[in-house]
Amino acid sequence: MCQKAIYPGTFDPVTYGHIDVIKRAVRLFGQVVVAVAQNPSKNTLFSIKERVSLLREALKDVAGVEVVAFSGLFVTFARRQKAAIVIRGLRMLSDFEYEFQMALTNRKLDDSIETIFLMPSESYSYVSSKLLKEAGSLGADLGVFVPSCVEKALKKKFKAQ
Ligand code: COD
Repeated sequence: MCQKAIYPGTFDPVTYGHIDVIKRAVRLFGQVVVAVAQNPSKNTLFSIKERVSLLREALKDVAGVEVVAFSGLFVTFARRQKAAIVIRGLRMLSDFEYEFQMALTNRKLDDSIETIFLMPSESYSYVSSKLLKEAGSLGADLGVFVPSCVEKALKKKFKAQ
């Protein structure tokens, strides 16, 4: 059966780790909605518009992917999108506790939603948006971790600060 999957996240900014997970999800489900959270309480480096636009640019050659912004409760948005499969990435054991809590809370909120965890390639299993922002702010070259559009956007952001 062909199911629509949804991959929610902050994506501040998207990295090759996220993209690796998205490509694996497309291979499994054919159709993936990348849902970018507009969380006013989270202090993001990039605005919601910028995060969506960087994801669209980075994924323009990947068929079967749609990038959309969302606000409010995730399970309500997933239901509206008619997606019953939630994709999340698991890099290391340290991700597990947070991911497990989120998956079980979402399941309790809506029992029809199933979370599936995908592991990225080992080359990306340590890549973290948070650490890249720190390294980028200190002048590191980030081309091996993020697509060129993201690298450029990071450089511009840190130059402006
Ligand atoms: N390789 C593989 N996977 C990765 C990598 C990598 N290098 N880096 C990150 N990931 C995975 C993460 O483990 C995660 O599964 C996913 O990619 C997205 O990561 P982030 O950091 O961009 O996104 P999060 O974890 O901040 O997203 C949290 C949500 C926005 C999904 C959550 O806060 C939410 O659902 N908010 C809406 C309000 C809501 O419903 N709250 C209740 C939730 S129970």
